[in-house]
Amino acid sequence: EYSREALIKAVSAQMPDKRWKHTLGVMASSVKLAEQYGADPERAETAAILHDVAKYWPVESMKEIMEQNGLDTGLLKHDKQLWHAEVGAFVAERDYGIADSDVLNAIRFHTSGREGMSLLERIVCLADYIEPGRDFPGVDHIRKLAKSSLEEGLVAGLDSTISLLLEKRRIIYPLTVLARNDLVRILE
Ligand code: DGI
Ligand code: FE
Ligand code: FE
Ligand code: FE
Repeated sequence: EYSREALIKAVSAQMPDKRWKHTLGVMASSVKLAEQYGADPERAETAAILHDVAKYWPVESMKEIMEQNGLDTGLLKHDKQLWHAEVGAFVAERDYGIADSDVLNAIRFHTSGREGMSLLERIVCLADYIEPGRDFPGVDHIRKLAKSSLEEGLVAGLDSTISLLLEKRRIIYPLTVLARNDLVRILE
């Protein structure tokens, strides 16, 4: 059982300073969104601390973990950039003792989203887009939308990912599209 301080210490040691700085931003944004939209700030912060824990794991280690533990094998034929989310959730449970399934799912789906995202999942996924250190075309528009609607902000975030993937002629992971469509439907 990790205290908040011990968790921060252990996770920050696993990544370069730049990525830890991003994580601190996601923590701050997740807590703020949780307070604004009525989620538990503590659980939002825990998910944020761990969301990119596997980001710098060697591809081979991530592959091995997914194969040996029966994790979503559909992911293996998709972009390696997506793997750290699934592996991160596994590691959060196994190595950091996180038992809260909503926190684990917020880690698991922080990159792609999914259909039927919980409040906590939406918060961490959106915080990952809008944390103060992020700088990409359209980020200020997403930040602005996030002030009045979690769903509007998240649709804009997912749209920016999908647009970029289309531009680069990359394969779009189906959950990314399902998440986006589901949120658009909610907003109709
Ligand atoms: O880990 P971060 O850099 O903080 O951000 P992230 O976990 O949201 O995204 C990691 C990468 O995954 C990012 O470069 C975009 C990419 N990505 C997100 N959705 C998809 C995707 N890549 C593909 N190919 N398909 C997707 O649907
Ligand atoms: Fe990530
Ligand atoms: Fe993201
Ligand atoms: Fe991140």
